Amino acid sequence: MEYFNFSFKVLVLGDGGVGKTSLSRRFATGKFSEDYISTIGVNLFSKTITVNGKKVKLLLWDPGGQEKFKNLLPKYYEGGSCGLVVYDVTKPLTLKKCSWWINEVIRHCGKIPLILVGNKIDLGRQVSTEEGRAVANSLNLHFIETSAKNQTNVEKAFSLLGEMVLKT
Ligand code: G3D
Ligand code: MG
Repeated sequence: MEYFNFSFKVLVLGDGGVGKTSLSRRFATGKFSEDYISTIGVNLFSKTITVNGKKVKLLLWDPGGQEKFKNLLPKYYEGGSCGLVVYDVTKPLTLKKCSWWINEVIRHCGKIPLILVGNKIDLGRQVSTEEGRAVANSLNLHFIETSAKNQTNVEKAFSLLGEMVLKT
């Protein structure tokens, strides 16, 4: 049987194509594939990490394509402990949409720990780090930039989330 001290439901949100499935899969398995098939329903990924000596199981809820139709089922949000709101640094519009996603989380879950994640930093960016950070500051969120492809900061994003949620 798997041993852990805490288990948390992690919401992985953001517009379609920003890299939610890639980040989740990268974190959970360390693999990256260029050709994911978008699925209906929710993809679940899980990984247990150690935070301050505690075993913390993160159960990632990746909307698996549903986000393209915007209104996710209330079940998706139910019991959400924390979340990542992801945008694509090559697509400024996906950053603008983050405030909408954050409002959705607050509406369903109240104030839970969230990190704003700028993904695809291995590509030519259209959103600077400063712009991303400014949005995060204005929404009172932590901020990190990642590449699911190169594995940059992927572990770091989830361990930061683990630390944040353990504090609550
Ligand atoms: P989503 O789950 O948010 O909809 P996906 O996004 O994880 O399905 O990713 C959408 C596309 O972006 C995929 O390419 C995926 O390979 C690519 N991608 C995700 N993260 C990164 C990254 O960090 N860097 C680069 N270069 N690409 C990334 P396809 O071609 O399959 O649509
Ligand atoms: Mg997906």
